[in-house]
Amino acid sequence: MSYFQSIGNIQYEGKGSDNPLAFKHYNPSEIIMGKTMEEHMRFAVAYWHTFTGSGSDPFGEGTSSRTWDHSDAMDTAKARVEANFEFLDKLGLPYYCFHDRDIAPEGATLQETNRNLDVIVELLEQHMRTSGKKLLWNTANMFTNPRFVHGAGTTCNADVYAYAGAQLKKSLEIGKRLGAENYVFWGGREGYETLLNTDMAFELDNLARLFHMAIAYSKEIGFDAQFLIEPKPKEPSKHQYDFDAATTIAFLQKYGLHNHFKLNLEANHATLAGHTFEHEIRVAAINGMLGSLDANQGDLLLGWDTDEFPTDLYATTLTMYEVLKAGGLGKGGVNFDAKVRRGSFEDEDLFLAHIAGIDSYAWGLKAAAKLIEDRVLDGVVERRYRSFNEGIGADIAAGKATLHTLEQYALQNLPIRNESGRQERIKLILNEVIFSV
Ligand code: XUL
Ligand code: CO
Repeated sequence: MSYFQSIGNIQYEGKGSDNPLAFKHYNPSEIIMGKTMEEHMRFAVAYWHTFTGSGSDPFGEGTSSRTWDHSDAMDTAKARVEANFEFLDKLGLPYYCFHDRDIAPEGATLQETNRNLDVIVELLEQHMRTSGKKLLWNTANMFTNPRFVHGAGTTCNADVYAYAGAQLKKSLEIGKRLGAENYVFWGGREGYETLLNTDMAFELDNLARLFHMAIAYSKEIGFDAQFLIEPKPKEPSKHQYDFDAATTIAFLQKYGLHNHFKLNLEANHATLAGHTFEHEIRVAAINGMLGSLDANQGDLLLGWDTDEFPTDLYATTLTMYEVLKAGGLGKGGVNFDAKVRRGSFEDEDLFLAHIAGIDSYAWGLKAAAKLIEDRVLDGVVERRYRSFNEGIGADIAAGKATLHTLEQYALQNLPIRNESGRQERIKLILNEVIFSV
């Protein structure tokens, strides 16, 4: 059974092509700075937006009806598996990602839920074997079901905490079975609404305990995925504990978890935190914590997580610049945590949206590589800090200066001369580079 019968394999046709169902920039085998585009990007399709999402929003029900929808939930789940692998194959993408509840419906009991998962995981495993497609990461959805109203790892209810632990255990087993390269923790309901009823210190201690249990169990079963935390400042909670990269790193360090985790950073979450995506990536990278990316974009006029497909070339260029400067994504990848707009309800839109995101990232990669190869920004930064290359500056950078030596130097009353940061000039050069590739 084919779910996308009218659509063939999406090929690279280059910049001159006017075929909407072709890549103009993403040429998987093209070498950029010593690696193929495919190796740099490690693109993944998000199961939840692409195969489970329906276009519903708080004001209305879904607008898309998919050919894989059936009246029986397990039939739909099985059909989604088929659709997923056909989609990955036609787009030529290597990876996908899912939450446990995206792939199989919950049953009346935890046993039944796990049995549903076993049936679908078996099917996924078969398809992965024959197609060679891989799982970039999986995760447990511990936020949709009403039982998680007060959180999962940070709940005030020990029974819910135990349920979350059981769900997490099963998810780690699934990750192991399907060879997930990473395992993500996004703290959907891990936050609070008001301090008036909240013991913040206790909730954070409990969350850390759950993470330590996950490390211990993964060791026990030989699951060697990279653990990732995905920061987000708000939504659904008013205050999410994993607010941003810096907050999350501080949490991991406090609880001795930093050697076991890296970060899965998401562009729209950075926007909600009042940061740029490149800021979040730089914070992670300089702390050795860059893991993987959830590629999307938010709307700057809306204060919520719109999860749009990334099309802003300035953002994708600066994102890929940070990734290249950090030495790449390692076991991570670029996962499209993005959904087609409610008005883009045709199956073909799923392809067009992914092509837009993929080409925008490929374009960004090419521009970022040019910025590095031409030493555009490196030159600027090196010149900017050159006063630290000799004399008192070199002493400071070497950690040799004291307040005594700084005072001695300042008392010479040498003229202090600052130089322009030249931001506007640099931004114009950035424009020129983006539109030259
Ligand atoms: C929610 C979000 C999640 C995580 C995985 O904003 O980004 O889908 O990526 O749970
Ligand atoms: Co995400």
